[in-house]
Amino acid sequence: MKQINTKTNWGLVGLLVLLLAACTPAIEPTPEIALSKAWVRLPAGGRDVTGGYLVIENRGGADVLLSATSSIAEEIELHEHVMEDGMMKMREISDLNVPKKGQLVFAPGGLHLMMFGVTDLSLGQEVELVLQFERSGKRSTMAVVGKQLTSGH
Ligand SMILES: [Cu+2]
Repeated sequence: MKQINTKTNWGLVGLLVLLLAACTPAIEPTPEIALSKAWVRLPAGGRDVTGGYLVIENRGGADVLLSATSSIAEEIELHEHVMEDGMMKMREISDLNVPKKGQLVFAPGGLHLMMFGVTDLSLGQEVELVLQFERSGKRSTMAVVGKQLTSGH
């Protein structure tokens, strides 16, 4: 390649750097996810569907909860309860925003992990829940199998 001008134009370089910086979206701080108070409701006699609950605390930047898995369930969906035509219904959420410096509380009657194909759970048993976050990757916590505290999931 033939060099036309060996002298670097620093003014132009500076301008390009500024333009690049302006185009870069504001960098969100790293999320700091902590999982706690996890429990799984002991399924009602003979049923293989139940709810899982926990608290997701985030002391850092925003993140997104994508999915959840556990060795004791064939499938887990993220669910919320919504009022529809005067009736409380469950709805699946594809992904759930975890606000920066905020927390999400999964509890009966609200957000819950809907667990399908659950078998052989006993009271007091500890089971692992694995949550997949967009930025934080996989995070796991131990959940205790407990009795239904209120109606609903
Ligand atoms: Cu549900």
